[in-house]
Amino acid sequence: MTEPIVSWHGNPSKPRFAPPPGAIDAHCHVFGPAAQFPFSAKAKYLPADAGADMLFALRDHLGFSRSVIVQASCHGTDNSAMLDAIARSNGSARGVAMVDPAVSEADLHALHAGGVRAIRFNFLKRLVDDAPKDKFLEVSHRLPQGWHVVIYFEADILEEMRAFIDAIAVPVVIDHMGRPNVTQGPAGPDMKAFRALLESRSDIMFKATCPDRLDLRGDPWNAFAAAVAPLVADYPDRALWGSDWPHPNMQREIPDDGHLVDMIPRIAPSHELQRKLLIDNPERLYWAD
Ligand code: 0GY
Repeated sequence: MTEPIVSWHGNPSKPRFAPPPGAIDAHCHVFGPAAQFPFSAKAKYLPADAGADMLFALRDHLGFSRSVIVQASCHGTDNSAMLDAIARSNGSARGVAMVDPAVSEADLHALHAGGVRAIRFNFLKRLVDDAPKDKFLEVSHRLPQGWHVVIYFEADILEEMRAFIDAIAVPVVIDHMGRPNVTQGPAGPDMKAFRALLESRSDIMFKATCPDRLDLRGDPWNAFAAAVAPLVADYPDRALWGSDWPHPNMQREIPDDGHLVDMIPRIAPSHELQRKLLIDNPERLYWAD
């Protein structure tokens, strides 16, 4: 029997950067607690419990006010841990669900009532068994009013994702910028290809997230800052920030969440950019109503 993975830092530092009041962590997750919310039989990793109480305590510690809880693959299409966390958040959390593409209208509207504002399509083969584009497109055409689609893919399949993304009729948010190799630099092939994707539609947004996953040179993630700051500067109304806590599956180098927050002024140096990244942009997507 494999031991559950503890993928988060046990004692994260207090960030030096203070987020503005109302700041939104637009990419974080909850794991379980498994006794109440069991993991999916198809889960590709077995995390230790990291439930809503832990998430909200960390949020306070980091100086954030609101959270967008993204359904993690270890819970499959059972969104109940996320919905329970939102229900206990006093309106300070919203969600991104993963659904069976055959989901009914009634179930989509129940998710909306529970605080969900988007569905997530995960294309990482190490995380999900299949990602049926035709079925994903079909469900994307019958989402409740005001929802968008969140897509997770890696840079090596960006070109084959383009026709699929083109066919989506609602705004699109790309997790972790489609995982470019940031060590290629701001004008490297991966960032160039991602910029071309952003140019193809004005309603594609991106999460300027996960230096720990994208910059294998490690903390202080200088290559990430060098590659991502110009992207945020050039697309200031299209960038979101998230902690990615509890860092699903991270076993190599568990990031210090305080250090992750301290990346914010390095990718968004002005107060105006910080306000867009942490408040205006995520608010438009998740708290429009
Ligand atoms: C992330 C990244 C990962 C995992 C998941 O749903 C998930 O399990 O998203 C990953 O392993 O790269 O966005 O949290």
